[in-house]
Amino acid sequence: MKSVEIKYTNLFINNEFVPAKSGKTFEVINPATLEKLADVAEAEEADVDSAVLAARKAFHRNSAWRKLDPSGRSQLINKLADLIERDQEILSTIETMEVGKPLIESKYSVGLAVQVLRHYAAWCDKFFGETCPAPGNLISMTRKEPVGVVGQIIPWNGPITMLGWKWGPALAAGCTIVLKPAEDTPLGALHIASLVLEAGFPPGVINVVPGYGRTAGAAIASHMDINKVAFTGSIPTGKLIMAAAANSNLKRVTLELGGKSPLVVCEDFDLDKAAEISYRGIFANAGQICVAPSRVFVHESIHDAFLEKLVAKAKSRKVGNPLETGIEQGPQVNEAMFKRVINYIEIGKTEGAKLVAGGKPLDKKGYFIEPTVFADVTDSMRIAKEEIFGPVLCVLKYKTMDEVIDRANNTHFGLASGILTNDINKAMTYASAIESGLVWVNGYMSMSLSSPFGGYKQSGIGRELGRYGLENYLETKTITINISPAI
Ligand code: TXE
Repeated sequence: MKSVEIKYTNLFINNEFVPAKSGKTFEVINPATLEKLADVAEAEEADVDSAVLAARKAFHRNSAWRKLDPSGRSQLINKLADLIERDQEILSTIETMEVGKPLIESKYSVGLAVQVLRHYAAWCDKFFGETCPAPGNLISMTRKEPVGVVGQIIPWNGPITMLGWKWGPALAAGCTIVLKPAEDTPLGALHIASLVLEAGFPPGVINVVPGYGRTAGAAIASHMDINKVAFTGSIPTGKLIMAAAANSNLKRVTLELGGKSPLVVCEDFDLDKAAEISYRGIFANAGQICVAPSRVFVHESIHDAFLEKLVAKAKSRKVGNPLETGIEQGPQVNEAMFKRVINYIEIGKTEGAKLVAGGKPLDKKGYFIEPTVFADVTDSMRIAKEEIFGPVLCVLKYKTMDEVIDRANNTHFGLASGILTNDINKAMTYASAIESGLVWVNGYMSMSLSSPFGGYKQSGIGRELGRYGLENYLETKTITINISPAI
């Protein structure tokens, strides 16, 4: 087991590491050991103002960043991706220490950030305006331009992946950035800030301001000089951000919020595979994944056999310090999330669901919870309706496709869903009828960086990744030219 030295704990503004103006700091805790990892400078409104000022200067039409050719932007983004890859051991260890996820999952998170940066580096010179039909002597065309200074507020469950997903399209478009990492997990972002410097980005293009949501986050959402805010997190906070954007300067808003994603297991599908896919989906990152399949609907004819296999897997899952080899599940990220999950487990018991695996914290220091499975769950129970965001699976029985589609759709969430079947008719009937932004058939959570990612209903607004993700960071300008008649 190894840990890494934490070198960067100050705010990153205008290519310098600086303390908060107030001098305040906050503690970052390792949720597996409850030991303090670092005291990190705590940004508040005044620090956000400084970061926005730096980002605004970097966005000036004559700035080094704005004068860079698209190929120059591409080179810088690729350079940053290379440096993150070079430091992937350090960064994955930091992510494991601050989030509590096993190293293998942190490596995946860092790798995804590298891939998404490279994906967007390739977009810099590949987005176009168009010419528009126009009457008489007019020539009309559009130009795609960067939206401006963008505020990005990210959560703690995959902090380095989230950073890559947010920075890639913003940089490709030519925007400048003020990023607020989650208060539980600022250390990966600060290490990457040092790589921004090393890569040679002009000052002010990327700024990182760790701090609390109600202060630093709120200052970003309501700032008069930020042109767009991109957020990943909870629905209540997403609503606050959207309201703050509306009440300040009508900045553009994209939101990627929570889910209560249904996975339907049909009677024709291989039972071992079905159990494996459900198990991996719900328990990865201790259940702290927005697309986690937290409602698994199983056809009544295979329900008991499926449950037996799933429960055996859940009971044998190795939970412990995620820096240790062989550990499959770490702790919940912090005390509040730990208590929230334990509370939902109690609610499930009180509601009459049948606890068939787990259900308790581990008897050791750290925010560990046993992989938990509830059977006999009904649609009206709170555990079937609300996002638990922990290692808790609800298994529900169904009889017909029509019934299960209605039940799967009976939620205000609409992020992800899945179906496991060998019948193409069932798969396509479900995929067409389900109200969610993502549908997986015969797998779960696999993804292409070119495909849009985001939610229907209250699971979000807008899409990330690929061409759709880039559009969020672009304005469309129409230029119309009045051509004089030929002399
Ligand atoms: O989320 P918040 P929390 C869901 C999940 C989880 C619940 C609560 O159900 O149990 O949300 O988690 C910043 N203005 N997801 O409390 O509050 C905050 O500092 C501006 C789903 O951690 O949404 C952090 O950087 N910003 C999810 C970020 O918002 C504010 C990932 C997320 O925090 C703010 C995480 C404010 N007023 C939680 N208040 C997903 N979609 O993957 C907080 N923040």
